[in-house]
Amino acid sequence: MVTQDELNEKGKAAVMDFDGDVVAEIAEECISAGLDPIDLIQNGFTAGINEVGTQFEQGSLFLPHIIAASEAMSAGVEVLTPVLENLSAQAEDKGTVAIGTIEGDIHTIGKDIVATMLKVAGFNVIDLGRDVPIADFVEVVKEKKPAIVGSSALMTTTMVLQLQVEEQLKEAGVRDTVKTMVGGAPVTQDWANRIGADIYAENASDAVVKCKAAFE
Ligand code: B12
Repeated sequence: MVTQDELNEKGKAAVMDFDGDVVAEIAEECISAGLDPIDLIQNGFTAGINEVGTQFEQGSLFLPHIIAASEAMSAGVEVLTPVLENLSAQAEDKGTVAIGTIEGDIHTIGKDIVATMLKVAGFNVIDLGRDVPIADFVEVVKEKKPAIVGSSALMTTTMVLQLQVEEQLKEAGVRDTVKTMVGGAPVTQDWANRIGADIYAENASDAVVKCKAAFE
C-alpha cells in the first residue's frame, strides 16, 4: 500500500514531468487508497510546480513548461475537487469570504487552492476569478457584505495593487465593515503590515487557520 509521502513524491514528479494523465491517476490513487487529498495538493503537486518555477527562474525551463506543469496540476486538482466538495458539505457554516486574483494578474492556481480549502473548512466562498479590477473588490464588499475579502498577487508588479484595495475600500467608506486578507508568493507579513491589511497567510492551511481566528 502506498504511503502519503510516497504518493506526494509521485505527484511532485508527475507535475515536473508535465504529465496530466499520470497526475490524474495519482489523484485517483489518493482517493482509492483513502489518503489525504489536501496533503497531496500541498506537498505533492504544489511542490512540483514550485520546482518548475525555480527552474524557470534559473533559466533551465521556459514558459511553455510552466503552462504544461500548471495544466498537469489542474488535471489532478480536478479529480480531487468532488472529494473536497464532499468534505465541505459536512462542515458547519462559518461565514463568507470573497477572494480573487488582483487586476493585471492571471495566476489562479494558488488562489483556487485557498478558495477550495476555505470551502472545505465550511466558509461560503465568493470566487471573483482572476484579473479582478480593484473596483470589483469594493463592489463585492458593498453588495455581498463578506466578513473577509482576500486578494492574491503572484507578481511584484501586481502586488502593489493590493494597496489600492485598501485605499478604495476606505474611499467607498466600507473599509471598517470587512477584514482584508492578502497572499501570493511575493506577499509577506511585512507587506501586509505596510499596506494595513488585516490578515496575511503564507499558504492555504494558514489562510484557513487565520480566517477561522478572525471569526472568533
Ligand atoms: C504557474 C505559473 C504561471 C502560469 C499560471 C497558470 C495559472 N492558471 O495560474 C502561467 C503560465 C499562465 C504564468 C504566466 C505568467 N507568469 Co507565472 N508563474 C507561475 C509559477 C511557476 C508558479 C505559480 C503557482 O501556481 N504556484 C503554485 C501555487 C500553489 O502557489 P502560490 O500561487 O504561491 O499560492 C500559494 C500561496 O502563495 C498562498 N496564496 C496564493 N494566493 C493567495 C491569496 C490569499 C488571500 C492568501 C491568504 C494566500 C494566497 O496560498 C497558495 C497555496 O498554498 C510562478 C513561480 C513561483 N515561484 O511562484 C511564476 C511567476 C509568478 N510568473 C511570473 C511571470 C513573470 C509570468 C508572466 C508575466 C510570464 C510572461 N512572460 O508572460 C505571465 C503573467 C501574465 C499575467 N498577467 O499574470 C513570475 C513573476 C515575477 C514577478 N514580477 O514577480 C514568476 C515568479 C516566475 C519568475 N520567477 O519569473 N505563470
